Amino acid sequence: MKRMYISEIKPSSKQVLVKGWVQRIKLLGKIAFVVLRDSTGILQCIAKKNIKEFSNITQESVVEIKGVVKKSKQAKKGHELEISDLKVINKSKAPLPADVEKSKTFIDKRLDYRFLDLRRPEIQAIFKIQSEIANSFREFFYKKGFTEIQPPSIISSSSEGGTELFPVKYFEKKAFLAQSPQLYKQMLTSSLERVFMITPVWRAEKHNTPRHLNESRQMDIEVAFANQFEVMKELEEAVKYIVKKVLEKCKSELELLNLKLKIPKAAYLSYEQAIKKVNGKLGEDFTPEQEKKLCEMYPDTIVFTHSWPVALKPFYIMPKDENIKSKISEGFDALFNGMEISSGGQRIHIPKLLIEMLKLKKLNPKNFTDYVNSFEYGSPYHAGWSIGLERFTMTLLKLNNIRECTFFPRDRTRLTP
Ligand code: AMO
Repeated sequence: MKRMYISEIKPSSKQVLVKGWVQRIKLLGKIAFVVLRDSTGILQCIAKKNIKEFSNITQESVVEIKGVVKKSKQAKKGHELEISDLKVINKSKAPLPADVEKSKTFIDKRLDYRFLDLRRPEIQAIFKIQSEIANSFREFFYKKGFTEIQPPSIISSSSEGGTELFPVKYFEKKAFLAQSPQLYKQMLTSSLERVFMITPVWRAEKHNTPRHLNESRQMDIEVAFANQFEVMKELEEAVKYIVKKVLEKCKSELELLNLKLKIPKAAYLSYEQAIKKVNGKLGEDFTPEQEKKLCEMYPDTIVFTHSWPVALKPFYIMPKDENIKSKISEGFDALFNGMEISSGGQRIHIPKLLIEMLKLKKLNPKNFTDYVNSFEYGSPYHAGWSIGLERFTMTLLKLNNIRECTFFPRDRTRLTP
């Protein structure tokens, strides 16, 4: 008999074979109740024969059950499975180290036992939605004719400034884990023109916050012959598409998480306008509270802040009018539900200007020779951005800790499991 997933079972299904985990088991007089769970749902099963055999089945044991689907007034779904045969495939150790059914256990303990934590349908729902976010991001840019690229993860110099790199030993050379695919996606605009990628990045930031990871995944694009406004529009459309797809395809997951999503609007403000709105200091970055405040002024909106000061943006961001003396840049950030989800901008494609900017930012142009050289032989002006996959999942689902939407987080103190 072919195995059926719980979600495929209908009241009209007759003989079925199901496989999964024993979420709960109870013996009541002459009846055994087994709540079976697989990755698609939960099914109430009952046995009226050989009850003794059930008494030593532990919670979370893996079993396969053959039975007949019967209508039932007591069962939530209106039907249950009457067990004719139950086989224990692998018995679980008891007691469980963490509570599988409820979220009573603290996040640290839950992460220590993430494999168990993920047995909870509401935790699975977060990752099913994240999977849809990544899939619809891909779908959006494939449909537009972009090419998906695979940038390297081992790099020879910083791509986001001098600090925050994890060193690795690369034979006799010193190398680093990539902080971003930045330099590589840029180099590819002079051939493939429009590229996108989902790629892991590593940042050796020492702070431990609810919104930062030391290993995260970025959804990036880079586009030839585009400026900051053109790629901001691309971001607006991509995010709207992603939310639309999540709404269409993740109905039950959203319901489980008790979330009502809306396709967001978009607002465009210059950095100067935005910092004034939240009484921030001109020339300084937004504090987390100011980001939150700005988003509250524009509910259900992607808030773009563009034309940031050169001093607050990385070396590769184009200064206004291609002028090294400009104080304003062609760089932007995007905020959503209280937090930054993306940053990007137009890049410097002029080697001389790039060298000047590297020096201005106190970086050594010698460490960027290959990158700078790549712009010597016919490089178009170009722009792009990056959305943090976990950061976006966190803001979309209004989670209070980025670790909630990271399978196995890597943070300042956590390297296992
Ligand atoms: P930035 O450094 O702003 O830009 O990163 C882009 C987005 O990635 C996410 N992010 C993080 N998420 C979790 N933990 C972190 N430590 C972390 N750092 C960043 C955020 C952020 O908005 N190369 C540029 C992008 C570009 O210009 O194309 C870059 O990496 O959502």
